[in-house]
Parts: sequence; structure tokens; C-alpha cells
Amino acid sequence: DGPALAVVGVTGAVGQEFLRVLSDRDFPYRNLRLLASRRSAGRRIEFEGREYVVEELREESFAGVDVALFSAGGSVSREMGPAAVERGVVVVDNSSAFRMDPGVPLVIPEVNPDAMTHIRLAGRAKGALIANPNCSTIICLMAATPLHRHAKVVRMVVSTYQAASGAGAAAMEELEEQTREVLDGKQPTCKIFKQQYAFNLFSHNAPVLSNGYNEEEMKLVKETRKIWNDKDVKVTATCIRVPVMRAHAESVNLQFEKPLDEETARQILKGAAGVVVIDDRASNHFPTPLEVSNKDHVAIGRIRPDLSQEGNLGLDIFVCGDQIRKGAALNAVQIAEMLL
Ligand code: 11C
Repeated sequence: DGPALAVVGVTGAVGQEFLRVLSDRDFPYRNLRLLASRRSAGRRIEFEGREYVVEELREESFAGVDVALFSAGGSVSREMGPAAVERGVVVVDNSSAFRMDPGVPLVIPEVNPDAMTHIRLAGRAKGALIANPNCSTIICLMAATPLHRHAKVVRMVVSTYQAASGAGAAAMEELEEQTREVLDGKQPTCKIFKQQYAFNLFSHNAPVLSNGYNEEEMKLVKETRKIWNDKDVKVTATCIRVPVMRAHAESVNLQFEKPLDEETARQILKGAAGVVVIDDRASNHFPTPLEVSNKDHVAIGRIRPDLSQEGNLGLDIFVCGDQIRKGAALNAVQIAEMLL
């Protein structure tokens, strides 16, 4: 039982994670189609005791499909998303293609589930698009939102330390390969990134815009405003790529409208869905990318008042979350679960 499901971009890092998450969560589906580019068509994938042949993605692939999880890049989503919607499919899209469209809900289930309550799997005639936010936004807002609900964030300063996985499976391979090359005394091969990645870090590879911010940074600014439905919240960000495999870390500085002391903040976060507090000052143990890798939760630590702000109006926190899982696949599957 359950919906007829399609996974678009199934051979990518997020596509593969879709399958793991669907299986881990026992997502009910009537049947499943695995779709990818022509290059990957014909590949065989074993999933939940069955062998599937990856099909080439075409408009006709969506006949009879109820829900499609897309992670094949913005241009594929732009081309195929509307075609799927026209055929009555509810598309959960992991790309940035439709995130800022006013009619498209941008959803983190723990944060703004109400944004998609009007979309249900109500018969085959009515398709819809729901966008999955950018991974840095999801991980940041999982931590900031419970505090925002309590004391209203008026300004947020985010500094990211982003993993290879955000740039796809090939970037993860590049990190591994370069690490070996450097240790072997060889010149590292740069294919995905222009600069040496192993034993280095650099400003995020997204294009830099005329205002000096890169696209990744502007996603944090714009997506936060949309998800919080607050056009006035001030957000600034600096996004950095670090040689970590699959989990992002973020330093988040928050300024509140109402005072919020450290202990209250800690208790709020301990009670919040999808997050875990790791904040052990005595043993200097705080969240790390490795500890959240392959985990569903976002970890939060270094919870402390911002000394530069008077009257308990500021807090600093450090957040880590698995980019492929909560930053992409898990969030999308949670959205699909809300449709059921
Ligand atoms: C990264 N956040 O970590 C990016 C990747 O808009 O979905 C995902 C880009 C996006 O590099």
C-alpha cells in the first residue's frame, strides 16, 4: 500500500540516501521507479529485497506516479518538475530551482509544517511542488527556530564549515583521492574544485554575486526569511568549504528581541524535535561533523551568551548536521511522510 513513488537522480549522493532513508523509516509505497540521466539508465540497484533497473528520466516516466523525490540538480528540476506536476505528481524537490517561488512551500517539517498543509495526496488530478531548503539553511534553522519561537530572532550571523557532500559524490571522491595524493607526496588532482581541497579550506564554490556574497550565503538569507515568514529578520552569512566528508558545521550568532538566558535556551533546545544538545564544557566535548554523520539529528553545543550584547539579548551556538541526511534526503522524506 502507499503512494506510487519515484526517485529522480537515484544514482547521486542524495538519491542513494533517499533509498536508505525510505528503508530506515519503513516508508510505505505501492511501487517504486528509480530514474536518472541516460548515462545511468540500465544500472541495477538492489533495494528492499528487489532488483530495480534505473530508467532514463523522461516526462512519461511520471505516468501513474503519486510522489516524486527529486535530486538531480536545478536544471533537471526546472525541466521535469512542472512536467511531473502536470501529470498529478506531488514533487518534493531538493534543488534550488523553485525554492523562492511564492507559490511553492519551502519546508522543514520541524519548523514550518503549516506551509504545506494545503497540499495532500488528494487524488491523482492535482499535482504540486514542495521545495526542500538548502542544507545549510535546514541545519541552521533546526537549531535557531526553537529559540526564535521563544525570544524572536532579529539578527543572525552564520559562519559555515561545509562538507564535501554538498558538492556531490564526485567532490567526496576528490577529497579522498587528494588526501591520498598529498600523503603520497604527489600533486593533488583538482577536478571539482579549483583549489587544493585536502588539508585546506576555501570560500564556498558557489558563484559570487555583485553584492560580494556568494549564492550559498544568499540562500541562508532568503530562505530563512521565507521559512520564518519574516521579511525583516536580518541574516548575514559567510560560507566556507572544509575538508570534511558529509556533515556541515555552523557557528550561529543570534540577537533576540526579548531576553533569553543561557539556561532557558539550553532547556528549550533539549526539548526541541530533531536536535540533540552536546555541550560538555568540562571535557570540552561539543558537536563534531563525524559524530552526526549518518545521523538524523542536528547537534547543538557551545551554547553561551554573546558577551558583546547587553541584557541577555544575544547567544552564540555551534551546530552540526549531516548534509546528505537531514540537510537533504531525510528532510525530503519527512515532507513526503506529511503528505500521507
Ligand atoms: C553545499 N548547500 O553544501 C550546498 C549544496 O541549493 O541545494 C546544495 C545546494 C542547494 O555546497
